[in-house]
Amino acid sequence: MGIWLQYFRRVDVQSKIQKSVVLQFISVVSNDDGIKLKIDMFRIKTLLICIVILLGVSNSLQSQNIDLKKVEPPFWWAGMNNSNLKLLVYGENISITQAEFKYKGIKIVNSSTLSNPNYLFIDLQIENDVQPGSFMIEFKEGRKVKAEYTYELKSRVKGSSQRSGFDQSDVIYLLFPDRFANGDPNNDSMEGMLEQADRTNPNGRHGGDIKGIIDHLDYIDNMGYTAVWFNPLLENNMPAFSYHGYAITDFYKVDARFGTNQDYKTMVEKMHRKDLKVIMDMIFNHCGLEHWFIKDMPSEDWIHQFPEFTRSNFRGGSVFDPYASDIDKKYFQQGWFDTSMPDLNQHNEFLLNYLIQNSIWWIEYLGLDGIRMDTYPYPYEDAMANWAERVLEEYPDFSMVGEVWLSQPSQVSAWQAESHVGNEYQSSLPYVFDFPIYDAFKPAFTENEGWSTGIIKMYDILTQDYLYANPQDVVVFADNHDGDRIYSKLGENLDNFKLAMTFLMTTRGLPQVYYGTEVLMTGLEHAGHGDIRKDFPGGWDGDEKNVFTGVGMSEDELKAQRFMEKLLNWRKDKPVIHHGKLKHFIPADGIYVYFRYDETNTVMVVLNTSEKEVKFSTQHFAEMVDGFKYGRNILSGKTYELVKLNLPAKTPMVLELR
Ligand SMILES: [Ca+2]
Ligand SMILES: [Ca+2]
Repeated sequence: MGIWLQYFRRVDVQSKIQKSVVLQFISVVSNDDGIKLKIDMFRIKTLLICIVILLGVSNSLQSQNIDLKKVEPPFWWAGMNNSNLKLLVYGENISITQAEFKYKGIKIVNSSTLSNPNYLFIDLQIENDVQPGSFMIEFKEGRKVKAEYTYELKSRVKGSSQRSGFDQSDVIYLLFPDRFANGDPNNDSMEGMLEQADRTNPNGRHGGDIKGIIDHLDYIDNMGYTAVWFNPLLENNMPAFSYHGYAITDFYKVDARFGTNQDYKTMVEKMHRKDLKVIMDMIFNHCGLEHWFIKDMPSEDWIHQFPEFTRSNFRGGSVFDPYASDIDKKYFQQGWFDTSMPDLNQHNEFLLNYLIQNSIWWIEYLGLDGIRMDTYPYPYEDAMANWAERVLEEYPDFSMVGEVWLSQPSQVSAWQAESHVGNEYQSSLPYVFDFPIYDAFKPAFTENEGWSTGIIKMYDILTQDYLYANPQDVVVFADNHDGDRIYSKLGENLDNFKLAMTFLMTTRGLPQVYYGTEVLMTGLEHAGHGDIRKDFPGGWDGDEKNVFTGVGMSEDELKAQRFMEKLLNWRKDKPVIHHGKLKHFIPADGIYVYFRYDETNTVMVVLNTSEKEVKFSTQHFAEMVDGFKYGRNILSGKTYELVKLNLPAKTPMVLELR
């Protein structure tokens, strides 16, 4: 605003000066006294020169006629490890200009243009000891200033680069922002947005927002979750299906229907005060068709294009398949996820750098604790490794987890940092989601035990952990926003649910729970994504059932909620579960027994998945129980002598040994 006011004032002053010069000139040439005219030739010449100069000056002031639509990142920080910063500048014909500014410790080392003249990329080099502050960047054509932008280098929060991320001591709550709680009904529908709220449409926007989450942070905290992964909160200004957040239309802006960038930052601050960590969902593979840079692409190769719409084959195994055909790998990586989501080309170095800087910008701006990266194998593998390295260069202890949705441990482990399976690829990605375990939940806790059915399937997955460089660095989960809800998968059986959740909270790795799982929310993927992303009961005024207060909940839902609350809060301060070793025993008679142990503590987990009560001797487990006399079941509070144990059908037991 200030810049524009200044501009108009200057133009006004200049036009007054011009007018007076022109009037003097007219008075001279209209004089018909020849001698006077001859004498005044010098004066005329001088006046003409003055006019030219003044018109020039005036033009330079009046011709700030490029409307700068974007300068991104919109600001940055002093004292980052990487001294390079590449600005994307967007405005009509901005590529004809050259950027100039003066600020101690920063210089322009390069400018680049692509085929679209509306983009200019400026490479800045920033010295380590540069002081925070602001400076005016002038975009000039010759001597004419066509546009200006005040760029700011902010101060970093103390200790920013040393931040630690999430780890095995955490339990992640995956929360769908549009479907959790509506804290502000006024933002449900917003002017300028292509889709308006409609709670009757399972695939429409329902009005959940950041305020709703802030209002219920106590619930999340009291349940015992220690970290929250939010499905994307950035702008999805799409005509339909905009609620899910995976079709981003502005990488630097929170969707107005969720709130503002500042609201997101406020939420993070409030969460940190409760020791809740924040994990942001990011997507490098695609964006929304309505993204501003898709509507006016910097270059043809900004996205992958085919003569006609080409969908990905979704076969992620093709990336490291030694026998893969070129076309299969190409279609996997370059095919589009959907007609509404163009596939980004991370081999365009300008785009990749833009996305990487965007990650770092959000970490620094919000104070993030972690990133969940969507569709991890779908972008080019070298580009993703580059991303992970750059983030770790700024934040060496930061945590990132990649969605490697593949079914075999050998496939998933190849994408984890320090992987030693079969190929040369190094991803630098610290955590991966454990999809093989996810797949095993249903058979493990619903099938009767047989040679290759039932709980043995879970055991078998774990026997392959040698494939991981760091088997503990996996996020384990029973459900998420893309598949059937666990309670539905388990036949809506509370006993199966308790067994499954006990396993999830006590096996190796870092557990993640999908919102509403703790109160037995149901949903099947084939019934539409809306079915597995239903509104959290109690999040909307007038909801008959309210999970936050317990009103209207069934007995089973209340039992499940109390069960989870107990298990989660117990897990919170159990280093033996976070970082202890794992030893398990081949399941027999439907009973799966394993131990988590370290130098000071041992926990014995017994899962009776069978339909009958079982009495069993602890002798078989002597190598782990020798030296211990009692075990206290943290689920029931009862203490047992470690001789013969009696376990009812379909029941878990978590014994702290002493
Ligand atoms: Ca709302
Ligand atoms: Ca892709």
